[in-house]
Amino acid sequence: MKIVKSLIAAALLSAFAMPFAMPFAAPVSAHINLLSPEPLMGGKAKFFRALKKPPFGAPGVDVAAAPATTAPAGGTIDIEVEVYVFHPGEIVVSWTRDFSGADVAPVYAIPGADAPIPHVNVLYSGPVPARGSEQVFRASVPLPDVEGEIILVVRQVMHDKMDETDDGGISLTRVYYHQAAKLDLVR
Ligand SMILES: [Cu+2]
Repeated sequence: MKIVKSLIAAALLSAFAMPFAMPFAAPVSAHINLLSPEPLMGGKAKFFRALKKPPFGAPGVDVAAAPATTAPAGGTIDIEVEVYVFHPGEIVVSWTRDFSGADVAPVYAIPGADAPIPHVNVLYSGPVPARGSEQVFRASVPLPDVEGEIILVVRQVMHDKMDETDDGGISLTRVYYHQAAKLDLVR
């Protein structure tokens, strides 16, 4: 009887605790978080809004003054990205020497849903981890064979966030989340 009572008490307690615990359980708007190499800005920064800011997801960061991770020119770097919120799509990794990222700016319109989404300077692209999996994206990314500082751009591309426009085209304004890391490529 005592056990039954404590089971009921436990059930009641968890039933009451649930609604209060739930809102704090998981960040609702985080999508990706570059764990390695060290990003210009964390994926959870600015109340999870930094990610939305193209091209690097690092609003306010002085890119020229930011520290760089040393990596081998023409070699590879292992990247690790937490994916908090699942959307079908892929992680696309590209690079630039332009600290403003003008040449890797995202494309915001395509002619139709089947048209490819263009990316420049792509080093690697792969599907996001499946829903309910470990949700950590890992890839060995080939690096350009150049010396000096570059920005590695890591972008989540969400295929379920494409919007049809009046002219029958597709708007990509809600498709991307951005992060980036500064690398110093050496031989
Ligand atoms: Cu989402």
